[in-house]
Amino acid sequence: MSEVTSAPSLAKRLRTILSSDSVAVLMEAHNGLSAKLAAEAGFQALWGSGLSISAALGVRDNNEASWTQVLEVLEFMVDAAELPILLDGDTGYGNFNNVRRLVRKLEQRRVAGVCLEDKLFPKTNSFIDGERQALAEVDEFCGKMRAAKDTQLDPDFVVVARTEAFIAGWGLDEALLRAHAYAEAGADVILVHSKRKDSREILSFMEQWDDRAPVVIVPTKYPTEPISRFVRSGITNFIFANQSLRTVITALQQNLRTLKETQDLMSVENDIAPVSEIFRLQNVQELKTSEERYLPSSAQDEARAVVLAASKGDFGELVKDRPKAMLRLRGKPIMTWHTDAFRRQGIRRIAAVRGYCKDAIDLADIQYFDNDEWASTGELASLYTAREFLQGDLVIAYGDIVFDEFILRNLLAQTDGIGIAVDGGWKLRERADAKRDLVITEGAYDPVGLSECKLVAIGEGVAPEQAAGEWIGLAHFRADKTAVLVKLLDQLGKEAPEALRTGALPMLLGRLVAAGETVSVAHTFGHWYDLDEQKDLLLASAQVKS
Ligand code: SPV
Ligand code: MG
Repeated sequence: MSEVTSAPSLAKRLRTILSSDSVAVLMEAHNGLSAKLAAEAGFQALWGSGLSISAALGVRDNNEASWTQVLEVLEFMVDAAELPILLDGDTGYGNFNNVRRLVRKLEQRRVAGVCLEDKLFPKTNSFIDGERQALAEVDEFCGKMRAAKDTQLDPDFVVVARTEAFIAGWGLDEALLRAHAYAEAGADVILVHSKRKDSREILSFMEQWDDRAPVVIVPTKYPTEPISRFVRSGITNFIFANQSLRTVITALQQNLRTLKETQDLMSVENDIAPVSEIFRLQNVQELKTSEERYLPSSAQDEARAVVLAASKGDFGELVKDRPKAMLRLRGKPIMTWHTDAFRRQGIRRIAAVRGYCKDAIDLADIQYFDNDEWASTGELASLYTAREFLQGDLVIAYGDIVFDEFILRNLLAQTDGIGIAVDGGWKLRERADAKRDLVITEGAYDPVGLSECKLVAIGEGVAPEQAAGEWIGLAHFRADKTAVLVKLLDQLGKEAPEALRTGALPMLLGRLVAAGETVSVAHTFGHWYDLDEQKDLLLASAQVKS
């Protein structure tokens, strides 16, 4: 019997983090993007900072943003990061009754816990005139704690009690008294806050704290104190409460000043994230994939092209940090030569299969599929990673060729069902390498495409003396034949998985012919370049038409 397991809830994750003996940092976030970036940086939990969220909204940390506005921000953060978030719930936005509704709404939005502080509504940030801030009555605050604990439906939802006794200048005894009372009233964790520049208050607190609940601290004002000092005192939970927001402020101030002064986009261009990075963070890819699935097929009938760009290539140092499809030819990546040509022919839906150095292929407006086993698999395996994209009118292109655009234009115009572009002048290209996709055809060489010429055999087994040309690595399928192609790939996957894993495209074309499909030939005479090594790149740079 298979065991059903489900991932722990966000609340459970927060509870585990805060109650474990390992050091944990709750990283501040103030919107969906900063939450996502913190998750990508490896933080396991977030602090929904009142200071940072209010500042990001352009208001003060004085409950000027309503609690439902804060809740909206939190909802975006949870969805973006899928991390447990401890909300800085200030004073609970009112009395025990407001706390109850807050807890209910937080749980509904999968916020993992709330931290309530013993001040009065509307609160003021702890670092502004701390001594003048009034503290809540202990009993009243304990009532809020009990109300929160009684309200939560998920037993793992975390309620943190924060005492501001040190902030308000009431001293150690008051801090201890309050912390004990709050733990007694049900608080899961105690936050003891200090605005001293050293660890003195916190360490004196820890000397007398009886560990009846874990402690968390916010070392904003004492950043020079090493975390290890607190760990030795028994604290393992730390809130980095505002460093993301401060990072944003510094970066924005600097670049906005520069842009204002220079009025030159290039003055910042190389120091800021590319637009493609925004798309990645927004997970644009997922939407593209879902469109394939859910949009009506008329939208899918639009012509599309897929570029196979998973391989590394024999380019030595040149491909140290990028695949050959990203090598530059006359200043633009090889892949951009493809995409420009496709777009000029009205093909806007373009996909690329990446493998080697996949992160180096980051051109915008391309749908990416990844063949992570590129080193041990072949072209068909790469093509198959893009299976869901293989529909409608489809061009398949090798990522390591460049071609004059008329070849693509002719191929598109001449294909009825399945077509390939073949070089009739292949013999003129002197090359020692044996890896050429030679073809035998039936019908005359005809660059204008007036007479019929079709594929008889291709690839391994075609001897040079029989060959009528060389396939250049461009194929075109009309929509009904794309369906045939996918069927064949699926069938291979079932009946000959090793062939699918390691096979090359000529094998597939050969199988289509063997299955009775007509593969028509669009001719060229040169005007394309097979980029296998550096000298090919040099030759193409000198000759290709831009
Ligand atoms: C916050 O981040 O809003 C906090 C921590 O409450 S502090 O600003 O240090 O009070
Ligand atoms: Mg706060």
